[in-house]
Amino acid sequence: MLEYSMLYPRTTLSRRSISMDGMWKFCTDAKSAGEQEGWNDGIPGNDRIPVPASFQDFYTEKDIREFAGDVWYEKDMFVPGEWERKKIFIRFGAATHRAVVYVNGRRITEHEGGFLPFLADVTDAVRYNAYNKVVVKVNNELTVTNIPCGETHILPDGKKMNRPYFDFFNYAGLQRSVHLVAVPREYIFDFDLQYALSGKNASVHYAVKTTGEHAVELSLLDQTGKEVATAKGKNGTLEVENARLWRVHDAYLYRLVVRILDGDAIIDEYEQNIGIRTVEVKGTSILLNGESVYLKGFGKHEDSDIAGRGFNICMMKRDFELMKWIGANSFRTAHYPYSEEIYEMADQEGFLVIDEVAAVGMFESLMNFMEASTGKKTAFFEKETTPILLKAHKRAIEELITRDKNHPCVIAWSLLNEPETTNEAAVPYFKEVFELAHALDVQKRPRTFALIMNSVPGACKCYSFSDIIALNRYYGWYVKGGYEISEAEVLFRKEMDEWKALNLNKPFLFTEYGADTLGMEHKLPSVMWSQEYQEEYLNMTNAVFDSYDFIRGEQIWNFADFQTTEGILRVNGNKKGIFTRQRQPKDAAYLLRKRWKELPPYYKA
Ligand code: GCB
Repeated sequence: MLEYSMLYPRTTLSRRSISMDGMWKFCTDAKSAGEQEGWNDGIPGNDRIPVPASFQDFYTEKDIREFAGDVWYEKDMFVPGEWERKKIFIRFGAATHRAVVYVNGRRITEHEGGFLPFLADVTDAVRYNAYNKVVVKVNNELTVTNIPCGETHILPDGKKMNRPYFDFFNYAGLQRSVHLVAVPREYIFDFDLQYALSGKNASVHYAVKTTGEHAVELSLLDQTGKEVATAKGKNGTLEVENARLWRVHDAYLYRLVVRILDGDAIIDEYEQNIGIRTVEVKGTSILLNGESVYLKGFGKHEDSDIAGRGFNICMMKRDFELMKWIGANSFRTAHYPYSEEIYEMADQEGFLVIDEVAAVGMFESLMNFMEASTGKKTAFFEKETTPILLKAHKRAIEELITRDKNHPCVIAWSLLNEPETTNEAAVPYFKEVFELAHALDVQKRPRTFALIMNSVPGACKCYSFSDIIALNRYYGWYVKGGYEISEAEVLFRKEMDEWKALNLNKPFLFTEYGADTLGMEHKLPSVMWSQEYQEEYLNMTNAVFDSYDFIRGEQIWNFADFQTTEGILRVNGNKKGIFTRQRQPKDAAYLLRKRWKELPPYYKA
């Protein structure tokens, strides 16, 4: 079990949460000399940057945008005197990719893994009714012993450079909200929920963990605030009569209130919206509340101008509006767990989320999708350092599932993106991560991973671990693009026939397919990169999807254009977006909208 609580910070009767977002002091530390120079007591200079945000895209110097190493943040925080008998935490929504936290010069904690929250317990380090200095050292170097994988390279001029094994810019910093939190000494630490439907009624089985022995009580409120069920004890069941289910685009949310009681007095209270729904894979179907659902949507990124990968509340709103407009019902959080606010919005809007851990780049190449289509084989999971990587990966899965398990929107866990699977060494590695996810999730949601181009029947040793077979395929782009598209279709169908012949009796989902397209480029007849070609490409792939019954969803790559490392294959970023980076539609958006709006509700059921 994690040593700190993952519950989202909220102010309730017994809890306080103060946002620490805003401008923080900032500096880079090219020599990694910060500690020696005493920066834990206060960082030099007078520069300030916004939090949450990636630090890279504010500046005009390339050395900052491309910076690899330590960067430092600082902020003064006032701790109210009335909090004196409470537990005090600073909660970081994420620090990419690793961080050390100091308060009043004292080292408090460290955390590795750039896309999940952690708490710094500052109870014994703070001064009350006074300002306290918070300093955070954040490091963005890529390694093969943590996720996402990559290398850090030293250039002849001595500068460090990140070399991601993945295709998105290595944005970093304090990219998510920071909160100062106070909770009672005895507090609600975590809870699990599991649903069973029978006729019109639902049972919500629960297990609550607290840090003490006092009694626990639960209350469930409907949207009018009326109490519809109560229960007592750390484990039990809330019985809900005439339950309103959480459905796609009709997402009824109840309010769960958990309390620790001392007689009539409330020691701690925590509230969270929950949705009553079941998820299951049966044969080739993905079932939501027992009904088959065909996934339509996107692989996304958290990515926008200036803020980079920083949580951007305006982009979030726009993205959901665009997804509704185009007729999508789902997305995958490629290639890392997203900001928690995005899952809350998906809960409210009724979107289905495949929640991905940051296990990307497990294929030794800077452009893994290119290598994979050449059929080249590497043995990524046979390194001396693999056990260290596995440990970090498992830790991230535990943090992910603990953070996100109670979001109704989360219907599946994606445990890796495009790993190398053609070598036997991958098998024991996969076994551990898949078993762990199963053990941690009381709802036993389906697990999956996205298969790279060369992970085909006959070569891939790992697909049988997946409950949903998720394919990333680029026939007509990396393989036989342009005028050769008819040959791409033949090869695509040949591969799908091979999968069909295996008779796996599992749902297949396309987690990636797409064609780079410049938002301004038109050409009749088409050429690759033109808007016309993106449409031709989609007509071909859609015809293939419609030909196989066991294909139960299509999530195109990508929702929007996004920033990558510079290079000859990327025109200031990856342009496979159906929308531009500024979230305006390319022509293909209208084609997809027509298709997705016209597909029948229980398509292929
Ligand atoms: C992939 C990767 C994704 C890339 C995409 C592409 O297979 O999973 O991260 O961005 O291909 O566009 O090449």
